[in-house]
Amino acid sequence: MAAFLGFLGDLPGLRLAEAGEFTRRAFENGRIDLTEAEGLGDLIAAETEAQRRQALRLAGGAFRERAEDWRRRLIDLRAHIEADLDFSDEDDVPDDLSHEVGVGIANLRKEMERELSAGQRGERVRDGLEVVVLGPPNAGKSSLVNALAEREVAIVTDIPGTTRDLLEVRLDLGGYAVLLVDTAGLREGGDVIEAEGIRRGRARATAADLILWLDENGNAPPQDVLALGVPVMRLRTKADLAGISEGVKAVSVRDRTSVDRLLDLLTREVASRLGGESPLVSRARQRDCLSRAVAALRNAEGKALPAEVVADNLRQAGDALGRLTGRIDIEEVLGSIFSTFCIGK
Ligand SMILES: Nc1nc2c(ncn2[C@@H]2O[C@H](COP(=O)(O)OP(=O)(O)O)[C@@H](O)[C@H]2O)c(=O)[nH]1
Ligand SMILES: [Mg+2]
Repeated sequence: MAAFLGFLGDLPGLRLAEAGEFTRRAFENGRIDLTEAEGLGDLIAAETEAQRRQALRLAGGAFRERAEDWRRRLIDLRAHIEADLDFSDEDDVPDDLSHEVGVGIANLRKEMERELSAGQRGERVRDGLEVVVLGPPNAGKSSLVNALAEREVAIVTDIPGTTRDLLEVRLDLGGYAVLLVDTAGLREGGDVIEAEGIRRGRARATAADLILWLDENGNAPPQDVLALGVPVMRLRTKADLAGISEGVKAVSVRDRTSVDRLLDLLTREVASRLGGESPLVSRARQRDCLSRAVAALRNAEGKALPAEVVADNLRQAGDALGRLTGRIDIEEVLGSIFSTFCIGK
């Protein structure tokens, strides 16, 4: 293959396409916008059904259409305001125009805010919901991570402090991507390497979507873990060794049924958080552009603002949408988007 490509590359007028070059051309020729290009990139990278559905919606132009509708309405509103400015000393522009404009701005802002909050779900679908496994040393964290992943991700021994690095494994739970993170057991003492592992585990848990707290006695997590404000699912491990579970869910890696039950439970939990229609916003870049548009609209909504200020804020909101769809100011983001494509796309 390499020799063949090398041969072709030596022919005059032929060269290897760059990563994402065809999509980039489609974008540069205005056949697709930036959100559609991103959707296509996500589609190529999609690993789960929910990621595929979400990417397809974006690639199909759902976000583009929405953003274009917003932009048209922004332009209309600006036209109203400018008419107001031009004819302010005449009587043929009705007085309630500014009220109408105010309502129009508020409606736009609310629609964008709804997409932004749905987008938290969109980013989770795209990047995977993060589940961090915490608990005392030897609680059986690594064993459970291996059992859930059905492969040997982490080393398991009966020596406390075996796991030091964070270990990540991607799971597909009911079509949703989940990133399961194994951590070093939380305890005092241990050497500097283990202490660093514990620090990283805690830091990772801060940004997690869910903490699985494992303890072989079913004990609750310490206050500092609860204080992270991340939802916690408590599990009593090594259920094959002891009897009753006193209301805390029990699991044993020696009993596959209990692991499957836990997988079902996690799947339901993930589906309830990420289910529903695919959101439009699914990347930090899109969220950032849309947040700027919302901020500009907020600034336009102030009471008794001069019409020029309102018009300028609407222009800024329009620019933010232009950046979202790639109409303006895009050079710096293009490279990063198309470089993630593979050659030939
Ligand atoms: N009997 C029994 N032993 C377990 C179970 N899960 C883990 N272990 C044992 O507990 C010890 C510590 O397990 P490990 O997964 O390394 O715990 P970690 O330190 O929390 O990651 C190992 O000797 C495992 O074989 C279980 O469900 N039942
Ligand atoms: Mg471990």
